[in-house]
Amino acid sequence: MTQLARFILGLLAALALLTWAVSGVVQTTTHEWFERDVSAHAQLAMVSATRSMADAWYDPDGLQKRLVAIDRNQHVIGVAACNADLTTRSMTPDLPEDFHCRAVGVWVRAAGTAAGDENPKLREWSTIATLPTGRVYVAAMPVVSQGQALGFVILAHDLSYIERREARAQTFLLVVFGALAILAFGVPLLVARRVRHDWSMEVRKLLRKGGKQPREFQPILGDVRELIARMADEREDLPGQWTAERLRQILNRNLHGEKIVILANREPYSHIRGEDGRIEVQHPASGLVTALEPIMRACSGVWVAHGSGNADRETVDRNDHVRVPPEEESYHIRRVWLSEEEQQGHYYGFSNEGLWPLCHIAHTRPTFRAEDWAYYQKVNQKFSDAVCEEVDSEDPIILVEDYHFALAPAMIRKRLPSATIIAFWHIPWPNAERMGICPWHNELLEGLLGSSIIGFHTQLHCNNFLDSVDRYLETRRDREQNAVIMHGQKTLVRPYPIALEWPVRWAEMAPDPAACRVQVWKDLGLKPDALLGLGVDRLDYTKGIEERLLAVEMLLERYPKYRGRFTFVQLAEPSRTKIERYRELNEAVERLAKRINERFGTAEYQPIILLRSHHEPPEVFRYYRAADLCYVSSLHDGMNLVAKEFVAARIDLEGVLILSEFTGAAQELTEALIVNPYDLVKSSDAMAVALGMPEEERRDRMQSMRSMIGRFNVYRWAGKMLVDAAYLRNQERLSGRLAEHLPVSTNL
Ligand code: ADQ
Repeated sequence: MTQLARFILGLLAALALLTWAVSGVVQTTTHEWFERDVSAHAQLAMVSATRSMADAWYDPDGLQKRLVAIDRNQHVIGVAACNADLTTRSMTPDLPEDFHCRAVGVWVRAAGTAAGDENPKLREWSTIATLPTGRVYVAAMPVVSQGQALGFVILAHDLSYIERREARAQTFLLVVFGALAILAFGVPLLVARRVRHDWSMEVRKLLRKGGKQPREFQPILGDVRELIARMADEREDLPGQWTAERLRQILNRNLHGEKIVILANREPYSHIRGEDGRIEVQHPASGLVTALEPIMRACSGVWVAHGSGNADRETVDRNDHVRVPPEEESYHIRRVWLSEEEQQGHYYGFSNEGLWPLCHIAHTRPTFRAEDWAYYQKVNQKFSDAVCEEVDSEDPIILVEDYHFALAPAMIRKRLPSATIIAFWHIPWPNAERMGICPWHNELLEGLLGSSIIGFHTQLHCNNFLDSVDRYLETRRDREQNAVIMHGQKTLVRPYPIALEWPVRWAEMAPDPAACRVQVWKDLGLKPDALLGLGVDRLDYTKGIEERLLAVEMLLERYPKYRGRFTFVQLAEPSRTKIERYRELNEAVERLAKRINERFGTAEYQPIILLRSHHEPPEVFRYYRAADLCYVSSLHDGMNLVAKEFVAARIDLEGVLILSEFTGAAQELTEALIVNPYDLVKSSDAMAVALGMPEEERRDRMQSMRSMIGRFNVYRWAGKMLVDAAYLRNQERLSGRLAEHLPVSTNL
């Protein structure tokens, strides 16, 4: 029972008790009033009756008429005139037998005796008697003529009407009291509920949307977030800080695994022969690599990937292995070689002209070609075979990463039925209707359902996936566990928002923010009082780079004070340049930057600086540390790790993050200024807010986001998946053992 329900029940009980007590007091009081009223009334009636009866005492007809006249009163039950010897002189027919002359006379005489008369006389007497018909007031009074008692008169009054009146009065009282109580307690309660509702809606809105948060809500939001984090921790089997060491322990203890095998298209390190002929190691610009590389360093094992560097073949051993990271050598990469056609069909064609635009709402039409699909299947098989060659047990732990390998889980499962396969989809999953656009949606779903677990960044993407399965495949759903069962094989579908290692090694290695600022100011030729905005992306149409530059233009247009002072530097790594749409984007961004620079630039000032080349992480982190604001304006993004990296870099608690509401990160980094990147006016306002934000507010926001990404780091992300996998594995082992002992298959 909720606290509110308990409070209302308590209140109602107190009200009922109060009403009961008050109605008791009121009933007793009104009862006394009524009875006193009736007896006074009866006394009066008696006095006048005895007087008139004395005159007619010896006239039987006259006496009877007077009795009948008295009896006409609606509350009088009966009247009798009695002789002194207690015989009846005259009587109305309805007078109850208990009150006839002889019965009452005894009491009338007794009253005289009790009064201490020497010669007991007839005396006034009255009582209230209870008959089966109700209560009755009976009074008797002597009839005296010229000082001599002729006899006495009996008058019986009905009192049951008093009880009826009392009952009505009580009902009325209860209704009035109830209405007053509802008004007295209900109205303040409703007002309080309304106020609480409005307040919590406001807090929720702020938690969800971010935006410019009123100062008075800041401490509350911090507390709420702290509470959410604590609750999330309490739900875990192993609350507390996650580290590389702890992840290793989970792997060894829960899964008895020494190493893991990762399958991803992109390799974490590629070897590039530069123009000077020397081979260099490069870190590719990829969110997947950023997140997973620390996991691999923590757990060791094999990373199976496409060997894409122009010197990759020269650096592998005869098993196509190369040990990495360069000086650490804690795991190795298994490079898989692809022909031009295979790359074209699998990577550029089906993956990036088909699935990528299908899964992102960014208004680029997906293209599905049958020949690309054939390569997609072939390459998935090729990589799956490579994975199976790398495992060293029958039940290895295999992580299959992203949309390039939707078919691999089922292919691997075929060869390794006991493997624990965890597939993670790094981009959004579209709704079921949209998924139907892909001519091979069934095959993709069936391929993924070869996994033990399928992870997405958000619950929405999980829901979309489950809806697609429901719509297109014959499977069973375990709603309790959020799982799909196909051909007796269970697959958990869960949200695991991806994160960064903590601490981030590039942030640890970077110079302090002041030194970074000096270096970046020098590199970009900025004036000392310049203000710097930053964007860091692969050149991809989902990242909203055009919208971002247009918002900068809008800022300079609407806030002239920033002209000549505010510069936006965009690190844009060319990506997928063999695809026409990406080449178009590259040109469009260049044209746009040129136009804005022509409009607002001068000989010494360029509002937009476009750096289109690969930047190694130390350089990217230098920019993060130098910038006054970082704007992540994705039109649709599974998570977006640039936003988290910017926060991780700001050990000085400086800098403001502006974040698109269409990123998965916006659900976690709620202290960022959250914007709709299509709304250029509001986005430019957000930049102005960021540039003018008081230091205290900047620090508060940054501090809160840093504590979030420190706690919800990538070790926790992987650890949670491994714990879930271990649970599933135990469950399967148990049901396997049960099946051995039971004649009928339990078919989990
Ligand atoms: P990506 O689309 O690659 O990832 P993101 O998560 O933002 O996007 O990660 C990009 C990574 O590349 C970052 O580590 C960043 O530092 C680096 N990077 C970007 N531009 C760069 C540049 N110009 N030079 C050098 N480095 C650059 C996909 C999904 C995301 C999801 C990740 C992880 O699209 O939504 O967050 O996978 O799951």
